[in-house]
Amino acid sequence: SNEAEAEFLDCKWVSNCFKEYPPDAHKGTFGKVFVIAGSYGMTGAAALSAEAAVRSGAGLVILGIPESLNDILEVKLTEAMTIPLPETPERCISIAALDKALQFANQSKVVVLGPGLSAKNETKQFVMQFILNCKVPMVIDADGLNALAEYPETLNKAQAPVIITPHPGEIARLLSITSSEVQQDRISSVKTAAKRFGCTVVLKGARTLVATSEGKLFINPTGNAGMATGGSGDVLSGIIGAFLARGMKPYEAAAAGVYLHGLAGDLAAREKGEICLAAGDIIDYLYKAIKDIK
Ligand code: NPW
Ligand code: AMP
Ligand code: MG
Repeated sequence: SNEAEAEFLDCKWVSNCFKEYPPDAHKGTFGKVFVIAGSYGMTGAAALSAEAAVRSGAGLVILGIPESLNDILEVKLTEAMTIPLPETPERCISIAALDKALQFANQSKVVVLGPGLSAKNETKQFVMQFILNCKVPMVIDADGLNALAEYPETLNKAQAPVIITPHPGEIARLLSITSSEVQQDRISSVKTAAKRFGCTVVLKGARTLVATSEGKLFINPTGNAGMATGGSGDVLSGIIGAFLARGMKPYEAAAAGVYLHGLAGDLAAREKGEICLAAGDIIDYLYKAIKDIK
């Protein structure tokens, strides 16, 4: 495939995704984001995703977390609320969490599913059942995607729009190919996934691509190699979730999300250098990125 059919994102395009809101807007106007994330050893992924949603203009962020990790997240997070969910003996979300998670999801505008969930079998069962029964739009990342590797067609059965945010390793598992095959033809990989799974697909990595099932294709020019650091992707899932909750269309939330995530990473790297860049810095520079394009 070549790049001719694709549109390069720029700050004007991204700026147009942000609606003007009236001065009497309230937190309901900006939407509730329910993040389902984390497991023992990966509370950071949950915190980064929830915090990124807070910093990207969500009206309210609620984090669903394995119950024994709840107190830890209560300390790590301030603006976001937390909900303890039933867990396995290994402290991963268990299938017994399904009803409670769906109840909170269906009272939210958007769900972010996946950062740091682990690859435990029971958590995979939870993910599959959750996707089939959730009634609101979802951003699915990381272990939310890994749980689908055996039955990726589950995505076609979702009841509301879905955005998936795989890195090359994750999309490779969904397409049953290798990550080097993905990298050899990223455009064809992202388009195939969007068509096959009927959702918006963000293929991450240098020059992130966004494809829709209707054939739209965007190339992101922002970002740098300093962002190849643990937790960067977890931040992106929260940003896209918040933009979706603010009322952007799925392809706008995905494209504006990757552009601003990359721009925040570039601003952070300009200050701190690519070597020292950490995922949390991307969150800290989001405000500058958003001010820049407005
Ligand atoms: P290879 O070796 O090339 O075939 P995994 P993860 C490939 C959580 N985190 N280009 C590559 O495969 C996440 O949220 C928690 C090419 C690589 O070996 C997840 O839940 C953190 N290939 C969980 O950890 C901070 C690429 O994929 C494999 C590629 C596991 O997520 C860290 C790795 O993928 C982390 O975010 C590229 N650009 N990128 C926390 N603080 O709590 C990846 N690959 O096995 O899905 O592992 O991405 O680390
Ligand atoms: P993840 O692998 O899920 O942590 O996601 C990594 C994030 O960092 C994605 O948003 C990638 O697009 C971004 N990223 C990683 N490496 C690069 C790179 N070399 N250039 C630009 N962005 C990158
Ligand atoms: Mg990731």
